[in-house]
Amino acid sequence: MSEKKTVVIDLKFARREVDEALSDAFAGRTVLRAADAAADLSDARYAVIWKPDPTLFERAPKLEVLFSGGAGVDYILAMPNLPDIPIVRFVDESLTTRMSEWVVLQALSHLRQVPAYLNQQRERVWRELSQPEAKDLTVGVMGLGVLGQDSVAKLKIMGFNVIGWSRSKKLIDGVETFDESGLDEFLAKTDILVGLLPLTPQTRGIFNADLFGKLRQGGASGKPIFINAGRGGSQVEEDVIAALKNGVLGGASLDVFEQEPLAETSPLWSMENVIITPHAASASDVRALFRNAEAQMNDYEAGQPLRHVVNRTTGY
Ligand code: NDP
Ligand code: OXD
Repeated sequence: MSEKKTVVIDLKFARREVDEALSDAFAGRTVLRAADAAADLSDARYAVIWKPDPTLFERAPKLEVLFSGGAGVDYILAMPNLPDIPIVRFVDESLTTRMSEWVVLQALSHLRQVPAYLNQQRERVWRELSQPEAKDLTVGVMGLGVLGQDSVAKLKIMGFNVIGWSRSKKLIDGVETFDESGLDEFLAKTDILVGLLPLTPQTRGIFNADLFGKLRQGGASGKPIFINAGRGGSQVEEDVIAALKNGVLGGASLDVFEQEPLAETSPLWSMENVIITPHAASASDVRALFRNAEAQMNDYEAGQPLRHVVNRTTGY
């Protein structure tokens, strides 16, 4: 049997989690840490990475496959000297489930006026607020990939009317879907907009004043809500803030930002009806990441094709 190829790990995740997950991962393989400056990476064939050091590709010139520590790969595609080798993105039930939990939580929080009730609680105010039911609101999901489609299914379980938009049209039972050309029609029906798009040249800045202006006004909850867990580069934060101030948007839940961490000076922190989480909608489970990567390495060495390979032309 041929020798199992060497793996280098360069994950900017919590060190302890990575150490624990590595304790029983990649059986029979040499595993090196890029963080160890003295490590000789010259024979490494696989890299498992999240925001790796820019010198990685110089130190590991024989890499054959890159395994992303997350579903999004914009950070890899932007790296200088990126070798022309397959990039496998992370797709796993744990990641998908965590994202859908976050999306449903945000949609329900706005439906049930959680920010307003928390404000009332701080002021010791006992006042019931009127509210619509989930079925009275249309949630429009932009990005119907692995994460978008699972979120759609779970939002439907909660009773929302759900519609979806993606580059190519999708057929999803009980869900009205739109392709790229149907964006305006999709927006005009949307009360709660959910962004689950990858960051590409086409999606950079897509969530802007023009787009917010096309969302449905006067739906069951009054003003539209913007929820984004895709990438911060897809939102024009100035426009989000302006739309919240001038009433084009009635609220927002943001997990991703143009600059992360979000600057302490950002007005978003203290805006009413804005929920902020620190790029934590769906963190990668490191054990699951290693399990996935290891299984793919074994399959690849047995001559099987890699799965979830990034298309460098579309950028995701
Ligand atoms: P997928 O690649 O499975 O899906 C991407 C979806 O976006 C597809 O439906 C695709 O359309 C659509 N899309 C891409 N470009 C365009 C475009 N220009 N116009 C219209 N639709 C477009 O990705 P995932 O669902 O796995 O992940 C989505 C993103 O979520 C990741 O790229 C990452 O940025 C983000 N993410 C954020 C996390 C967090 O914690 N905040 C955690 C994990 C991921 P089509 O189907 O036609 O190809
Ligand atoms: C991802 C992320 O892309 O966590 O997986 O942002």
